Amino acid sequence: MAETMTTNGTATDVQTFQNYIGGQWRDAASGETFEDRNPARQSDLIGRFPKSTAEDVDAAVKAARDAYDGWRLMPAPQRGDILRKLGDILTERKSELAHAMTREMGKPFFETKGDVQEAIDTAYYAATEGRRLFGHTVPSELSNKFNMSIRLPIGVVGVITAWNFPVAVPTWKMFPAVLAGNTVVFKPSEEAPHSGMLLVQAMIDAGFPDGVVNLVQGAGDVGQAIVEHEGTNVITFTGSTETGSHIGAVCGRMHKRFSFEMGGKNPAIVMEDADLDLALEGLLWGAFGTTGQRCTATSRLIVHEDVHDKLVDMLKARAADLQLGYGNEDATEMGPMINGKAIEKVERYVEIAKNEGATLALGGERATGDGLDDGHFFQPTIFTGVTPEMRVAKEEVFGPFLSVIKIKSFDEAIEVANNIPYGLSSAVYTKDVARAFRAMRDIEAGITYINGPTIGAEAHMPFGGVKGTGNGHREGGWEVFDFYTETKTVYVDYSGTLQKAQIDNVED
Ligand code: UN1
Repeated sequence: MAETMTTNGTATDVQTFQNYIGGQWRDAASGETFEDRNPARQSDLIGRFPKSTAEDVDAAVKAARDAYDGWRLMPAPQRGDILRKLGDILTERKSELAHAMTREMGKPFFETKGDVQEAIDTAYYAATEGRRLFGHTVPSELSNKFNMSIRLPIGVVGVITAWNFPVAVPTWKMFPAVLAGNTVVFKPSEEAPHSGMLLVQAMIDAGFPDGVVNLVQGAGDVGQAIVEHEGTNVITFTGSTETGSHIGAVCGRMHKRFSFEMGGKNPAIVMEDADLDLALEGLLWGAFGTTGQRCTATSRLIVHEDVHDKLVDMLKARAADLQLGYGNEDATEMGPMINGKAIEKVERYVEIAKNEGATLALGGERATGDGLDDGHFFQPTIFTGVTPEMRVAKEEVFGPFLSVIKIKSFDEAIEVANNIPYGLSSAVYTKDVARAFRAMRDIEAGITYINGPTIGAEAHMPFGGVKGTGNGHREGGWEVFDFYTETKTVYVDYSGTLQKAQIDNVED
């Protein structure tokens, strides 16, 4: 497929892209397409992508099903070899992929390179797991009998992802799924179809057999068709809590395994003994990196009263100086928001915060001016005087929006941190070891960083949240392989006699 993308945001000609089903590039059955535009430069049309329907999903699920037997029977170390090659290909294409991703979803090039690196790490990590996938061997309670558990793949996995980590997050899902012997139907976000397509192209080039990976582009109705299709056995989803709850209801009814990563309202606690310069760097990166559009963004600063004013002044000065612009330009530190609706949502929360009595300390408006008027830019925004019961202390804004809450003690900080319906990430800045360990134990979140920002996931560590953020599963790390495998318990009786567990070996 010829690539027409240029890194400076001008398309040489507009290309129409396709779905990838059963080893073939195909248009949507409807023949319709949707447009994909650069959020920093709306006049830059990246391409047209297939507007798929349930018919395309059906073809993709059938292709995945047909490929399943061949794939599950390939020895796992050989599946791992393909993933290792995929890691090599992604390494070679790191810059190309990162530039395309920046053009499509806005975060600066230094961030999108990190996104691709996360995919590379995930590929190499999954490759090694092909030589583990351990089960257990334990003693039997009977003579001449052998007990073990083995891992088996589950079937067809439906992968539905968001646009903010359009390469890394799909790889967290697809790479362990295929390594374990499952086949995949992947629907990227309709805001990041090009990144999804380039990722699938890399997978094809690595040598996955036809039908193991299938790509179906489109919006929420396509995701719904994947969830509702009787041929998908597992659903993995990253997106809003509202959509996740809906998917969970369907999966529960249809007896599917499902894993969610959803919203967050992540706190960074800064105590009076913290290194404020360190906290400042972490807060800027946590709150305004990816323009605040991360599930793990720092959206609440919970700060001790003794250092509140000083830290807020430091934050305001640095945040006001952040260079906004197109992320493929070197000077850019913060990119655009993904679309006009996302901007409107932040604007709504600015009004809500004002009406609730919070004080606007910085920003609060669209960013306009040189190089910004053709994009969806919003100023870094900070509200002080936020109290724990305000909506801006509890609801996810998903933008460059930081709510500052003043506290008097560590106990109060923990109480405020936990006073939300979510529980993904959290951070604590302190030099007190006892406080650090209490935070690890008492903050209700899947991830706690000590003296680091709320973001910084590593591919070989479990990632996920508690409460409204998830449903008990983890991505990444060793735990994700539990999600993508079924446990089979095997008993081998070589006694040559009938032995009855719990009966023959227990005397009354
Ligand atoms: C997400 O926002 O969906 O370390 C994931 C982190 C990021 C992952 C964020 N790399 O928090």
